[in-house]
Amino acid sequence: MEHKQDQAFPKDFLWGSASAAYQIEGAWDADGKGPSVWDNFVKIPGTTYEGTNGDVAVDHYNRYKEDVKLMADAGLKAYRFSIAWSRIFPTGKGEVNEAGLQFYDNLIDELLKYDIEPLVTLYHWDIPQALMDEYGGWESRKVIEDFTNYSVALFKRYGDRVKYWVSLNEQNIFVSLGYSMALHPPKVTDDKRMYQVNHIANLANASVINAFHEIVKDGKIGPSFAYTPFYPVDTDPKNVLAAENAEDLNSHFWMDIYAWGVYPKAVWRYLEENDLAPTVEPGDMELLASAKPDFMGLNYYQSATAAHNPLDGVGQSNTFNTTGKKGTSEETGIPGLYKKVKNPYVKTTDWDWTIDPDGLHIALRRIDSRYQLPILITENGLGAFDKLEDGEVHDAYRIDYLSSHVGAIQAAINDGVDMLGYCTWSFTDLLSWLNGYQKRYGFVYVDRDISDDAPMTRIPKDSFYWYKKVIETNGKEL
Ligand code: BGP
Repeated sequence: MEHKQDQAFPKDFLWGSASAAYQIEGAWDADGKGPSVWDNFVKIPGTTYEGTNGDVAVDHYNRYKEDVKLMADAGLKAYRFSIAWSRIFPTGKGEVNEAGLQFYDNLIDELLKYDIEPLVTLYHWDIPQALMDEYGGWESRKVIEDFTNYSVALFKRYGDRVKYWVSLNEQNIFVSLGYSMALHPPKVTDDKRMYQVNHIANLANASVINAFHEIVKDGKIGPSFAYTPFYPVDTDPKNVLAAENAEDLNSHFWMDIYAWGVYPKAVWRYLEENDLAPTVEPGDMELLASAKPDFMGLNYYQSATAAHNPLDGVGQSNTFNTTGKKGTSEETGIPGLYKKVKNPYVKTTDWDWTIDPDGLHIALRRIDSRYQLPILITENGLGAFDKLEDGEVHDAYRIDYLSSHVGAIQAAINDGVDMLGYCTWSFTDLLSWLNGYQKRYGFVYVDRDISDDAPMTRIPKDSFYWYKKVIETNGKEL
């Protein structure tokens, strides 16, 4: 909708930035931490861009005070970070590692010292390797109890100071890249296993949300979902239906479960017809329906466009553009449902992700009207090659990207959407899982590339000062 005037952003709007433990901390085996699946996966030749890994990452584990000070300088109201499960329970369960708990105590206290609201993600993809070895990680129902116990330990330890929690980060991405495309651990291509893993992850998510509501009465919890809104390529009803299929299969299949505990009928039919449906045990659907998130966390990077794809049409591609060479992505689709096609109206990044701020507006409207939950944008940002020139980084392209996306949030607020906050991805530069250190997202440049032996100096980019202004004016000056 177009409006004659803007509505103000809520006065306690959470202007923030986000990160994940594996991508920033480094110190992969320090102070009793056990290995996670990512610590091992990245060492398999050919899995990541030029063999990069997070052993040292951007050394946040040792430099967190400097990083938090920079956040305070930028005026951040909130900071979203994840806790590494294997720092707390080195083998995933059993005896707690006090040194691990202490690190996050220190980080939380440092944030609160500057009035920065900590938003904690329980799980950002780094399941302890020990649980993988013992029972296949997310493939076993045993993980529900272990993930719940781990989460309860965190709620009890930090619940007095941390009021916003994210349960699972991008469940849709870690199950599909891990079990269908073999691009993440455990490097499997088996859709049947993927849907089974996904069902178990849903149960773990629900169990943790229920436990949270028992323990942290004045807090809020929700999942972070990577939502890529689909458009039909044109008004041919066949293409419109293809976009509906894509929405059901890629998005409602997760968000309907989070909000209502229900699988969309058309997807369930597709799974049954293709012998892909997970085993649902008595009590599962009741547990899923009982867990109510307090908000929908949204990770928004891009939109996608769908066209009709017959049963003998194009199938899934298991490759990604991880090099930053524009135009190297392959065509992909699900026969009988949809295929992804180019959208002539939107530009793309060097990694072939569409740049579409209206897509964010559309995403917010769709989530708001379908689920009627407040929305916390838990990630949004631009991965780009940045250049350090005479000690400065002039990232006007990032400012363009972010300001147009904040504009989309403004538009959604004007429409009446209930918004809690906005976390950019990311505050400092960090490791991009598969794309190494050259794909940068931060407001703060970190002087490192492939080699771990780098100065790691922190240098605020132009976008840092731009965001500071946005926060100061509560979104009025973009
Ligand atoms: C999301 C993840 C983040 C982050 C971001 C950017 O999917 O939750 O952890 O990495 O995407 O993605 P990438 O690093 O692949 O460019």
